[in-house]
Formats: sequence, structure tokens, C-alpha cells
Amino acid sequence: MSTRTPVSIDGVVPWPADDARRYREAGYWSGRSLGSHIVEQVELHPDAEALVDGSIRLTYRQLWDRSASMGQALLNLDVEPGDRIVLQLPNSWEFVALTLGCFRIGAVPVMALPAHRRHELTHLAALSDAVAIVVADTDKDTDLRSTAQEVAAEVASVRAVLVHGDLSSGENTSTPEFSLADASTTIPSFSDADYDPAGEDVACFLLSGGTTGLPKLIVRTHDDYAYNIIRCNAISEITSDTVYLGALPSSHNFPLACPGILGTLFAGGRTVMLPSARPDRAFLAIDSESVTVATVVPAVAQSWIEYQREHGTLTGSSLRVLQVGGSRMPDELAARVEPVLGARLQQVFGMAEGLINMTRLNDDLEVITNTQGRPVSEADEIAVVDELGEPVDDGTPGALLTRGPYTPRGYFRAPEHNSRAFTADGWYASGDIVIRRPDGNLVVAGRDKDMINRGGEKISAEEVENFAYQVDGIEMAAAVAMPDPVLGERLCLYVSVAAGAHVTLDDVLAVMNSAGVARFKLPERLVVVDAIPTTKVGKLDKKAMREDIRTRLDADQEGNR
Ligand code: OOB
Repeated sequence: MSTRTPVSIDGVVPWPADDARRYREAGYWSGRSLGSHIVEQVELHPDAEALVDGSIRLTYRQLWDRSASMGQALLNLDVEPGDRIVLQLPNSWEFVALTLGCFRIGAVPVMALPAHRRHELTHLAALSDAVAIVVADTDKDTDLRSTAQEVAAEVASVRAVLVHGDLSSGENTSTPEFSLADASTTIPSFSDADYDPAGEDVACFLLSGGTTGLPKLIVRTHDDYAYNIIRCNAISEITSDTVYLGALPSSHNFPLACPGILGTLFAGGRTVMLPSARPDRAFLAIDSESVTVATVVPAVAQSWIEYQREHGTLTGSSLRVLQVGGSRMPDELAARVEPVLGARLQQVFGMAEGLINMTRLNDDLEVITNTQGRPVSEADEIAVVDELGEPVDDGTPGALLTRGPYTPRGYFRAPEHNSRAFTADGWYASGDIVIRRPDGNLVVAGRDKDMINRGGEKISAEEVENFAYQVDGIEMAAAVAMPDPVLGERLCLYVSVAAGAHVTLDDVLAVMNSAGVARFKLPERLVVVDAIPTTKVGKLDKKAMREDIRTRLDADQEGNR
């Protein structure tokens, strides 16, 4: 157990003292840092492979050494325990080494998504008071070095940019730039004993899917995140024999810690990092690395099933468990996983805010196919309530509330939002409508939050609407989910316009692109209406618009026949 005094970060909402004591006494919180769990595996089998990234293969000892180098490089930049670092890296060994380096010296990575651009990165850096930003040199067609420089110029606290990739060209470097390659070879001179974070110290900031404006920051402590990982490992049966495929963006809670990369490291298994989850590449990796567990969203599961049906490349596959979550998996798709891919399906209904539900590997097929599972910990509290906050009977849909040892009690520096997202008793209102079955398993039946779930990527309707209002001629705007056979949902924007004005989708995209918004948030269809439907109390009637777009899509299909 760490003996260091915890680092206090202004704006973190702690668990109430009584609950914290209870969680410690019950052994849910061990008072240990995340790194202390992983170093056990380093000592146990230093020469076992921990991480594979293309042609690079790192043993536990090598990964641990590289994470020390990364930690030292941060210390050389005067990064101190508790300092925040916006981390945006593709799936790579560097992502893991740097994350572990941060954990070891108590620096706090802010887990930006690879798709984030200037708009989101600036927000994350400013909200977290980040001292540094870590990016890849480019992603697709975007020069992320320049983006990071723009963010640094905007946010006074940022004093360094660390770059994964090429630093040889470019002169726009008003904020000092450092190479991650150099950082990974820095000679470490610090001792873990001097830094080892306390259990209650902040380990990382995850991002909320966000129902309001820009993403909120979710504070995860070493204690709570370690417990999250340990419970997920137990339920997913992760051991030193596990070979885990990390193909979703690693900064998501799901592939990071449910049980994900960190869970596999906790257990002494091996993680194979892939830059994308495309079936051709994933299947090659599964075959050549004898992958046993993989994590995907439903849209990816569907593409794997289709690919396998067409090409049949997974014969005699090592894949034992396919974890699927992030958005609702249709029951018909769930039923096809095991027959086609030969792997046991594990449905995962989780959230970066904490609570993780999973089907168990030995559940009846009916449960695995038709439900999103049950909490991974006996200490997870669940309530399903009606509009008045009264519990509903099992079998009746209601809003999901939760509380527990790895579900924090408030977002970072968001008191106003916290007063709405959390009840006075500390329950987190997830915004999901669920049915609890008599067997305790949850079925996700809808949601009461204003969010679009585009294949697992969450988009706040409000954020997109705010951009729409910057377009000349738009008087009223409403972002709604339109059904999509592949992604589940895509974003459709309804607008009403001023008399005589002519607004196109391109006008909206132009505003969002010039603001540097992540591409996945861009509306994919614009519907111009005379008047946006409203409810009796004058609120945007999103239900009516969702029904309307359904009808329009059906009519389009008819027209195409
Ligand atoms: C995961 O985390 P987030 O924070 O990106 O999104 C959480 C939200 C949930 O509140 C729910 O609305 C939706 O995503 N969701 C699902 C789902 N899994 C997540 N909706 C229906 N069925 C599912 N299986 O998405 C996440 C975090 C950890 C593990 C798994 C997913």
C-alpha cells in the first residue's frame, strides 16, 4: 500500500467519507496504485510478452522499462504528480508505455479520443488545465502537430507538445515540441517508491459521452479503477494465458480497462494492438497471435460476421470470447456470434462513468443473446425508476440509477451539471432506459438523454445544435438519431430557416469544420422543415422527429426499389 500523502486536485468530487471507509473495509479499495498491480507481473514473469504492436514485441520487463523512460521524460519537463496531460495517440505500444509512465509518477492522462480535433482538444486542455499535449504527427488527412500547437497557443497552461512520429519538418512550434521516440529512451533516474500514488489519487480522466455541450471529465482514482479492472478480469476470466486484441481506440474505457489492455496487464497476459478493427486485419492478427479475447462494438461485430460468412478465414480460431458493447446489440446479431465466429459472446453494457454490466461466459444462451448482463460487482447498486424517481417493478422499463465503489460521485469541475446528473444521495443517472429482468439481467430499452450513439461514438445533440445556430439563416435546430443498419444510429439535423433563406448540409459542415470539430459528430443528413415540432410544453419534440426521419428513410427505400 502506498504511504504517500494523496495529491489534491481542485474540482475533484470525492466519495463521501463513510462510503470510502466502507469500500476500504470491504477490500474493494486496496490503497494501491495501478502500477503496483502491474509491477507484480513484471516481477513474476519479466520475459513473458506483454505487448505486440506490429513488428514490435515487448516483454513485461521491456514495457516496464519504457514506461519508466516515458515517466522520466515527463519529470524532465517538470511535470509533477497531479498534473494533467492530454493524451491522444493511436493504438500503439507508446500509448501503453506513456499511460503507465503517467500512472507511475502520478501524472494524470486525459484520455482524448483519436477522432478529436482542435475544438475538443482545446476544451479538454482548458478544462483540465493540462501542462502538456501528446499527439501523433498526423492522422488521416490532419496535421495534428499543428493542431496541438494551436491548442497550446490557446490554453496558457500547456507548455509542451509531445509528438509520436515525424518531427523533422515544420517550423510552427511556438510551444516546445518533443519526440516521443526520444522520451522512450530517456534514462530513468526516479524511484517508484518516491512517487507511487496513493489509492485515492487520481489515475486518469476519462471522457463522458456527453449529453450537454462538450465532453465532461470523469475522474478515476487508482483505487476505483483498479477495482473496476479486477472485477472485469474476474467476470471475463482473464489470466496469464489470455491474448487480448486491442482494436478499438485504447482511450475508451471499454478497451482500456473493461478488462481491456490494463486488465490483461494485471493478469500477466499479452495484448496485441491494432490500429483498426477491420475484419481482414483483425482476423490475420487473431490467427497469427492466437488471440483469445477481443472487444468490439456491435457495428464491428456485424462486419466480422459478414466477413467470416464470405471468406471463412477463422476456421479453428483461437478466439474464445468476443466482448460486444458501447451501443445496443440487436438480439438477432447477438444470436449469430457464436455460430459464425465460434467465440462465446459477452455483452457489455458499461459507461466511462463507472458501472459495468456483463453477461457471464457460462450464462444460458438466452441470457447472452437477449440481455446486456448484470453488474460485475456485488457492491454495484442499481435502481430502475420512473419519472418521479420511484422504483419500478422488474420487467417494467425505467431510468437506470447506479452507485458503487467504481462509479464516481461527480464530474470534474462541473457543479451545475453534477446537480442534475447525480441525485442528492449520490446516485448517477446514466440516462439509459432499462428493463431489469427477474434474473437480475438488464436489457437496454432506450434512453432519456439527448445523445446520438453512432456505432458506440457518443454525440451530444446540444453540441451539434449549438453549431447549427451559427449558420446564417437557421432559426431553430434539432439533432436527432436516424436509424442505420450498420452503425445503429447516425446524426440527422432538423432545421427551420428564416423566410427566403436557403441552407444546405454543406453550410452546417462548413461551420463545424472551421471550428475543428471531430468528424464523427458531423450531421449526415439535413432536413429543412417549416417548423420544428415541439411538445405541449414547448420543448423540441425529438420523438416526433425520430419518427419522421424513419418514415422518410422508408420512403427513400421505396423510391429506390
Ligand atoms: C461505453 O462507455 P461510454 O461512456 O462511451 O458510453 C456509455 C453509454 C451508456 O450509458 C449507454 O447509453 C451506452 O453507452 N451503452 C450501451 C451499451 N454499452 C454502452 N447501450 C446499449 N447496450 C450496450 N451494451 O460505451 C462502455 C464503457 C465500458 C464498457 C462498455 C461500454
